[in-house]
Amino acid sequence: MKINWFPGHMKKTLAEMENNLKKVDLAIYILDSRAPISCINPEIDRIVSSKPLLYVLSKSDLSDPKATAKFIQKFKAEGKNIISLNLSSTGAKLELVASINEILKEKKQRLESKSISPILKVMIIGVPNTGKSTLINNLSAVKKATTGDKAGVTKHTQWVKVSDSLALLDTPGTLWPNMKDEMIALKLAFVGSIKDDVLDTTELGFELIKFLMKDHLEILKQRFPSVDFDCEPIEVYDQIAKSRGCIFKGGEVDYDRLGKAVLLDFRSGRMGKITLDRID
Ligand SMILES: Nc1nc2c(ncn2[C@@H]2O[C@H](COP(=O)(O)OP(=O)(O)OP(=O)(O)O)[C@@H](O)[C@H]2O)c(=O)[nH]1
Ligand SMILES: [Mg+2]
Repeated sequence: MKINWFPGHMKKTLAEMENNLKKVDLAIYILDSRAPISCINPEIDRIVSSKPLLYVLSKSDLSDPKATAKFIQKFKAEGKNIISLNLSSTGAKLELVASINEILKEKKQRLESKSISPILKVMIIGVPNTGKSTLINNLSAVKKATTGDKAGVTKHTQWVKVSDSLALLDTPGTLWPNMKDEMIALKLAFVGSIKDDVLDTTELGFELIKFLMKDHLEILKQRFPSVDFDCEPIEVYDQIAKSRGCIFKGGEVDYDRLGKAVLLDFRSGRMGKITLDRID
């Protein structure tokens, strides 16, 4: 399945990121904890390599906690700042503020010693749908950024002042041109970081089931106890259609509905806490 999505607004956003870099003290790089390695955008890496970075593994409520702990350990061993959060939870705010203050402690102290009240400027970056705007709303007293359960919700870069001492730059999610690694592109599509409109969701749902049969068979068995997994993936897919009620009146499988149903099952966490990227 060939996947590529690099519309003009992403190219523009990457250029704006580069332009704003000098103005910001820190970049918060959000990676979906269900696929943190696949969410690493080589274009973003190139742009932000000189800046202090805080990695946030988002959607920790949807991923395998053991895998998340291993990713955190790996990043920390590489000297990186990293936390994992459910960005939709109220508790995330305290942890975020503490991490930002810790990383920018020296800068704050330096300015305060000159009696300047610092306004820390932080740029929020990452591939689409990872929770950038949700993070901003979590830190604001009122909802200031538009969020949504699909890729490509934020269309423009915008500054949001969340307090007297903190301003955040919301950026549209960005990918990169010519995604050569098909598995990375598929995982990004599974977690909803690639707009469904540019995908064949019927085929994507089938790819997801094939992938889970290889790497997470036990979870699939628990979610679909009536399905016999000891057969070809396409037969498994058809059995799942029966179990999910995606069948036309005449008995044919409604593949359109089936693709959407299995993707929703996975993305909503109904299948269980699954991490797609492996860490050994
Ligand atoms: N379960 C869960 N959902 C989250 C979390 N963070 C964000 N979401 C949901 O994920 C979806 C995408 O969130 P957004 O904040 O719009 O993502 P974004 O990175 O700004 O997306 P773009 O603007 O499209 O790049 C929304 O439905 C959020 O409610 C999280 O930690 N856990
Ligand atoms: Mg957004």
